[in-house]
Amino acid sequence: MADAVYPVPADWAENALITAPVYEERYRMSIEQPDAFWREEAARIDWIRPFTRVSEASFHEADFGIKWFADGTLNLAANCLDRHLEERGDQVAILWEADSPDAASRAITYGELHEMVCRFANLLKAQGVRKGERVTLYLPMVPEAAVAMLACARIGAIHSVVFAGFSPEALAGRIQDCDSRIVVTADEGLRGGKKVPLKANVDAALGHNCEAVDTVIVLKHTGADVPMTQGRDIDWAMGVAAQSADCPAEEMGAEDPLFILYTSGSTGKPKGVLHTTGGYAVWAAMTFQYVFDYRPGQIYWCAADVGWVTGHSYVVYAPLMTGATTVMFEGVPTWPDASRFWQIVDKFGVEIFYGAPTALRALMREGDEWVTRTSRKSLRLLGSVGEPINPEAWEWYHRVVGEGRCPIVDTWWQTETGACMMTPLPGAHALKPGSAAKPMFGVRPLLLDNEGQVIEGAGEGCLVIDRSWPGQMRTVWGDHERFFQTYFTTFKGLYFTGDGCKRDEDGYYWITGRIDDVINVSGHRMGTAEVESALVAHPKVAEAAVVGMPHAVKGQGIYAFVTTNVEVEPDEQLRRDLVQWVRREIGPIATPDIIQFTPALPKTRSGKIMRRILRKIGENDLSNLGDISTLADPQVVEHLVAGRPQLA
Ligand code: 6R9
Repeated sequence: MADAVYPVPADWAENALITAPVYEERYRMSIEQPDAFWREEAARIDWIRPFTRVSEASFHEADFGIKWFADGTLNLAANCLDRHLEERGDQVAILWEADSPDAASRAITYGELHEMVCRFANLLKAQGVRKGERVTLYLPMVPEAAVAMLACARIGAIHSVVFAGFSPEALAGRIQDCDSRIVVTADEGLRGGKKVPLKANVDAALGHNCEAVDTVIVLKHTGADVPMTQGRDIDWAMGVAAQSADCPAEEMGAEDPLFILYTSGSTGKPKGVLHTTGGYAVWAAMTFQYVFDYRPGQIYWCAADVGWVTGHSYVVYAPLMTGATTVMFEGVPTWPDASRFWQIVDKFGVEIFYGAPTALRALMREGDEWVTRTSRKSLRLLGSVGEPINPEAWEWYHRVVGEGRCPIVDTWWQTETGACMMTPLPGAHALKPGSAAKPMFGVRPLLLDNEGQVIEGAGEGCLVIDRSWPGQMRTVWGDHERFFQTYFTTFKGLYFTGDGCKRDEDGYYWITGRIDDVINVSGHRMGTAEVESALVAHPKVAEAAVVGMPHAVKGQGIYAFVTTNVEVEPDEQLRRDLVQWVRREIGPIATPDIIQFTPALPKTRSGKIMRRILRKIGENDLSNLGDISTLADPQVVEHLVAGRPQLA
């Protein structure tokens, strides 16, 4: 099974937009004549003023900088809305499915979405929001989340979407970091029948040094009776009712910022990844069309939340630029039962489904029956994103969900890369379960060994990208030096992805996972440093070290080693308290799976925690701890091994 190869189905090989020979030819052109290639691809965007320069990018310190289409101007919201009005104003743009199957779904046409966006954009303007200003969005998966994003893009404000599962503390940090004085939220969100107190979280966040916030726009979603602060809080519906439906789209430079999205790195607090307008638009739209072989009229569903980059690029921007019908789902895959996803597929006639391995693994263990009782005959293509997909889950997705007839595109990319970087294209590449196959046009992946030497042919190493692509992040908000240091100094002049990767004899790429201190829990990126700093903030904790551990459903779980203050006797109650504490500090996605109390952490004589050993203990790979002779106190390891709790 590990060596399984699925050839391109005959109809795909004939009819896809990108067939095998087309891929070879276009890939070669994208590398050898990049300017000509990108001029052609950039034509999919409506430019206000056409660009004359394609790319000016250097990853070297002396002339470091990244610009694409720099002298062109455009408006991304107009590319998502206005230009479709004539031809598809009455076509559904967003099909929304509520958390509960008993609640009404919504179908919003391009014409209606245009009007909603214009009114909301005018409401923002009436609150004094200007071009370049940051607007924080903390919203559930409802069409208004897309409306708020597009309204920002329309007037040139920079949105910063904060995932609605983050805690007030995490939200406050993100509001402060980008100096946002306006927050858009809802009364409550709903997920799996449970209410998420969004407005209450915003109120709590604003108590944490967010004095600059003077405006909170509140969408009524569940209708809960939430307290409104006079002079600060505005009801969304009342606000937009007073606004005109006419809002001219701001002319934006290609390099004007579009959005900030915070993501975890191996050190420090989350980074504000900044994407700009023109390059991101071209990159997102192009990859969407080729990866999903998208044809006008098809119903497409990406099950990601708009709080993550996948939601930005592949729920909102790329599908709408392409004139697609994009499905938004508020709920979770397993509620009310494990058929929910596939019932939605049947209800809307979804043709293309794009989801995360963690959801597939959770559904797989519920048994095939939940899938097979649904029809799924509309499905023609499946996608996977967010983390490596294990071949077992891949085979299940292919055989049970897709009934063997739907190709699977396993798309590797990152918040930093804007959109897909490596993936099989369904009409061009035979599929190997677990492999992200081949680079997207314009992407040159290299594998490096530990000495930074390029590995040719088959081999395994550190994945870097050797030249810029249009959708690359441009900076870390407020810290350009950190951007350079984080991504371009590990290997000079190359973009460092943080991922390990193998290349096989056929030139197929296999992502092996993070090689830095970032873990991937249910497809959500988390810096171990963030969880550690949450733990040590607890008054009873002296020190903490966090590593990833294999987890059957989440991919990776969170394993925390904790040393308490000397006067504290660690017990079950403290363990429970710490779990709650971390959930409160960061959010439920950061819930530790194991907390192991230990009198000491393994350290070198110079005081560095030896994470390598902790990772091995986390992986339960106890026979293979490696050289421990450099430890200040090798006995610590024996204690740790003896005290390793097992996952319940
Ligand atoms: C889009 C997104 C990025 C990290 C990335 C890698 C992992 C994403 C993957 C994958 C293997 C895939 N990752 N897709 N690993 N195969 N198809 O997920 O962005 O949240 O920034 O995470 O996720 O480790 O470096 P982001």
